[in-house]
Amino acid sequence: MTNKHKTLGEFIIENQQSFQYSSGELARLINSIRLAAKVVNHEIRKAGLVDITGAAGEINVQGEAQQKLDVYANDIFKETLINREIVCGIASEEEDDFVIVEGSNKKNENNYVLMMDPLDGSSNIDVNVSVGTIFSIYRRLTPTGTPVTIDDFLQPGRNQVAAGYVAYGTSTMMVFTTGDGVNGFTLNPAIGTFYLSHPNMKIKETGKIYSISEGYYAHFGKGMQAYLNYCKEEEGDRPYTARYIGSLVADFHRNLLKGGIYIYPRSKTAPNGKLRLLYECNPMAFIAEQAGGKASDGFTRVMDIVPTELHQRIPFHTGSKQMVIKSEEFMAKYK
Ligand code: P6P
Repeated sequence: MTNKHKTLGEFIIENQQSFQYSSGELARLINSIRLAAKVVNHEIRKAGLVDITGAAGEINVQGEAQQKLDVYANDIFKETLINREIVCGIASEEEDDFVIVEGSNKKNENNYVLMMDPLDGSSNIDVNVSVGTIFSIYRRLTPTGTPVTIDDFLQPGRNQVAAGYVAYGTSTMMVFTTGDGVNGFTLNPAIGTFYLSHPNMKIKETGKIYSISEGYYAHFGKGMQAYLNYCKEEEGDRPYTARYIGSLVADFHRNLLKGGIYIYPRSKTAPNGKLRLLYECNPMAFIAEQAGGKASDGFTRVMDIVPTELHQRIPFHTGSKQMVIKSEEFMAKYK
């Protein structure tokens, strides 16, 4: 069968032997994420028609107004994973603390923990701009059959066994890695099937797109200001093109396909940056590296950072390797 007709289900079956610790558990986990993504996608696609956009009236642990679809997406992914008893713990941007998943017999023999941002960029929902789901999967560190502890979640990103995102854009795509390259699947909404549309995705060594919210320029450090001025100089392949959607998954996905860099730096108002290490930066970093790109906090490889808390934020530079390296040079120069 040629790649382009292969479904995500067939891909998972064909590759489950290469999924680490291939007990079939990871394959079932990826499969469940696929199901939840289709359910959330269906709700997003009709968001403008029913009263499901807008704020849910709650403030999440991030201090951000929870959008109704945030809460809905969080519930769908949680329920889908818990009902199938294929994870022993879940951490989510929308949950103050991690969720211990008890097996039906109160003994949970599963070995995977999942961390997610169920609906990233949700503030864009009301203005009909792309949003996304981001997920990151690890094997637990504590003994099988015992309740998970915070140690199972505070693992460095290099321990990830799988990571991916769902981009709810002009089409719905699921892009993920299990450590053996990056593959993209596009949903055919007519039949609810994801097809392998982007096999073995690779990001260009360098690019001409930079994605950053330049409105905060005055709040950035000297190094970041100098890098932005570099991007806009008329020299060689510059000035670069500025593209910033305000939705990490959408900006990251475009740069993965065309080459480019996404930066959410530290600033006066966000001293540790805005993006969360566990369920935004680490999964995107795993994908970036597997596609030949790079991801750092401006100084240190993201996947080498040992987390100290569940919702920890870090500055985030990711995309084409040479562009990330150049940004790091400016950060080092003005450190
Ligand atoms: P700002 C969305 O809230 C998000 O986490 C990312 O998806 C996005 O890139 C960033 O924040 C946008 O933040 O401060 O530019 O609105």
